Amino acid sequence: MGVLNVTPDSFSDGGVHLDPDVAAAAARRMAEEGAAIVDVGGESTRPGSAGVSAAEELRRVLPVLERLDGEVPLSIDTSKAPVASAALERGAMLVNDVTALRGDPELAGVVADAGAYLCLMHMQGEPRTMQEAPRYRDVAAEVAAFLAERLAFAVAHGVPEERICLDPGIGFGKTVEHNLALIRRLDVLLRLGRPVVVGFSRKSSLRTLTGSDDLLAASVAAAVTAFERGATILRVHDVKPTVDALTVAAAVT
Ligand code: HH2
Repeated sequence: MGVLNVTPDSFSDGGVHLDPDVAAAAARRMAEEGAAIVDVGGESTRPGSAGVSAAEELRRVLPVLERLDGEVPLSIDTSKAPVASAALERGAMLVNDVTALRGDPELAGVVADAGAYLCLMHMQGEPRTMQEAPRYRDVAAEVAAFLAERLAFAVAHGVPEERICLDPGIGFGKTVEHNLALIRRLDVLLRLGRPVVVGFSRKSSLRTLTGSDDLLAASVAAAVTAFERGATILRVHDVKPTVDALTVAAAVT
């Protein structure tokens, strides 16, 4: 899953894809490089961010979706029903909701009615404050329990279980050690029986671990490590090097 943030303030690619023509070209390139799907987002959820209105999110993402017009398989990274609805009408096939259907009571119905795929992600707290003091007794067990509950909620609201994937939410209310424990214990999430998504790409834990600002090699290593522990969808900014690395890792298994 390639990441395409159409925002001025995303922590890794903010401002890069604000021109819709540049964003559409980036999506096409990611697909050529081997991304199975490109995740388009119009709202940064980086630690400390406050959120934007649905109107602003639509203003950012719709021109990109219109330019792509079904050329590239797309997901929409949103928590808002109107944004999801407009994106699904324009050909997006998956809704990636970092609030796991807690942000907008209308979103489950939009996904169910469209027959779309859904990604449910774990987050402790909210982006504005989530990194202040994340705390868990057993992070893998607590994240798994949360995702099990949200999976049941989504199914109860009409989204078929076989259309849902689950994500531990690396960096969303987690310390470096929490993030590492979640990858180490990915088996706990896999027991829920759904595909697991991991998005470790360019996240600040990698900077803490390596002491480097160039996070490419660290991001690729994180993707391979997650893949080896059973993640099947890797959300990444650098598609080509990740696809190459995963191709080799997959050839070995
Ligand atoms: N991470 C980010 C955003 N959306 N969705 C899922 N399913 N999993 C993730 O780990 C995830 C996500 C944050 O990364 P990024 O999109 O690069 O930054 P920003 O939120 O600042 O736009």
